[in-house]
Amino acid sequence: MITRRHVLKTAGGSAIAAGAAAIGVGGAGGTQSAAAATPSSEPVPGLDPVLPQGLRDAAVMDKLPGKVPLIKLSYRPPNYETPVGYFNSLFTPNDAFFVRYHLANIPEVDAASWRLKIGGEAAEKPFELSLDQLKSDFPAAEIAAVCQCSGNRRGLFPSHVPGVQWGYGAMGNAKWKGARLKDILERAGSTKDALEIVLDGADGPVIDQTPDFIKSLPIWKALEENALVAYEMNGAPLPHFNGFPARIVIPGWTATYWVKHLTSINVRKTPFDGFWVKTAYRVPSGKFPVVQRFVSQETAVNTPITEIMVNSIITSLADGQTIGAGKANEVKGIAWDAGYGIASVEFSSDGGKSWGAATLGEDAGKFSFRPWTCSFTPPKAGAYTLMARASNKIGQTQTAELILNPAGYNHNVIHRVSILAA
Ligand SMILES: Nc1nc2c(c(=O)[nH]1)N[C@H]1C(S)=C(S)[C@@H](COP(=O)(O)O)O[C@H]1N2
Ligand SMILES: [Mo]
Repeated sequence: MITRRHVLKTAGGSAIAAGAAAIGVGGAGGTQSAAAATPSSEPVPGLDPVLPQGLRDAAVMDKLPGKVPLIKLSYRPPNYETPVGYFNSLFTPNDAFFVRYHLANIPEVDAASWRLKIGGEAAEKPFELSLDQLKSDFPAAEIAAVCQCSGNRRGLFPSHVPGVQWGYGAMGNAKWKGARLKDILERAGSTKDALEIVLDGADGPVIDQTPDFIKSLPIWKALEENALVAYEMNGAPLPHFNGFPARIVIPGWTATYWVKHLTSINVRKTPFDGFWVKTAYRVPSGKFPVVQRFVSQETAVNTPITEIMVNSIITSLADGQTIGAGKANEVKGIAWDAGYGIASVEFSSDGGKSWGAATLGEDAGKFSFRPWTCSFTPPKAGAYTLMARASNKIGQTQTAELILNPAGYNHNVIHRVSILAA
């Protein structure tokens, strides 16, 4: 049983605690039992006005075991997004990190009996690892990287696109620590003709018709320095809902490849033909500016989604918020991309008629959120439309017009926040 608590983190970052928090941790074990959630009496703060009214009415704050209240979009399977206010911090706290699953059967993995199996037709020396061996047999690498769902902001598409109706919070930034995939593949004797690796996790479908969530990745991407089998997130073991005890981390690529509760890696010589690669997570060919492609899976019409598009949001002010006229306000935000590095963020307070440079903050690495700030003093009382636009070091800039695609991926339209000065 989960009793709703109204601890709502506002976009300004202050926590409003209203009402007692009585949280029973239930639903452990095989599948999550249904929460006896009463309808929320409070709206979720800071939801974008572009989100459909029905969604805005239905969105409620709800608490999964081990998590703070997040914006619940579905319970079975659990899909919960992070309120934008948490992105005022460079790293997203583990207990506020978004949760995304395709399948509702999510076992609590026992760390002692968990094994990772590495094999396949293009691995000459298949082997198995315990969690202790994963930690001790390979040098540990730690890297800051954004984990972003391909469908982040799908709910902002003007005409309904089927899928989870995410707002801005199907993403987070963390320091991921683990073994390098390349070291594991090397030990497995990955052969020269290896083409893809296939990744499977412990979760599975409840009804047999839903295909198991299995992903493949080009071998060259798996062999990159930054690709990890991670067992730590922000200095702590991975939370259950973020893939305990180990998950794949592919910095710069969308989180569909970041398989959680990893149980097997199979090295193949031919293209994998599972549903989640062959059919789902695809974008029309040539529509998005990508450098790194998944060529062995491309068709004449579409291609697997790969790199994260350059993007930014304003995090310190929410739509509809009132600030003081004539008073200096430090507007805060974040920018990120596929790892080419953020070159600049521009800020506008007049709906995009004029732009000025924002100041970039701490550089925690090229795959991390890059914080930025910009001072804004509303000259007089009235309405203002604030906008932020990021560009990266290879000359890519956020799009002004949404790039339509059937699955609602890669939303990187310039963020706007309408505020009032009084
Ligand atoms: N085992 C497993 N791994 C998975 C998924 C899943 O459904 N099962 N979903 C993927 C997708 S689409 C996303 S966006 C990320 C979400 O990561 P998070 O839940 O840790 O935020 O996990 C990825 N890894
Ligand atoms: Mo996703």
